[in-house]
Amino acid sequence: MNKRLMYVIIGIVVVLILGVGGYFALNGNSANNSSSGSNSNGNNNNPVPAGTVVISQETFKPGTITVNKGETVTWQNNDSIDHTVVADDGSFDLGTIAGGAKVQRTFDTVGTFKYHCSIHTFMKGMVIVK
Ligand SMILES: [Cu+2]
Repeated sequence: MNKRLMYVIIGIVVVLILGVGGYFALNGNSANNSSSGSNSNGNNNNPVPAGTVVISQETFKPGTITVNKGETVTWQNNDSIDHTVVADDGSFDLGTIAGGAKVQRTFDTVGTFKYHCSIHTFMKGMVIVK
């Protein structure tokens, strides 16, 4: 009797562990997919070419872009107002980008570069250089 009960409990525990593990595995996968999807534009329906951040409705899109060392990132301002691209740590400042204009910067150093718009400080983005 007791043995049978033990097996039942073990069975329930195993099912619970598998269930919880599967849940986290699924979550991890979906999180990875969404982040890598926004990084490598080619995988999505996103028409923006790799290496381009579109500024639209006071938002950097994609918010995080990944490029290889030595590649150039273009910021295309599709808003009608000025924006800027300034590194949070002050390592670069691409100046004012008028509505419809674009700026570029080549990243020769591996690292993660957070930046923001100095006019609208809530506008934040990140360049990951691999
Ligand atoms: Cu701005």
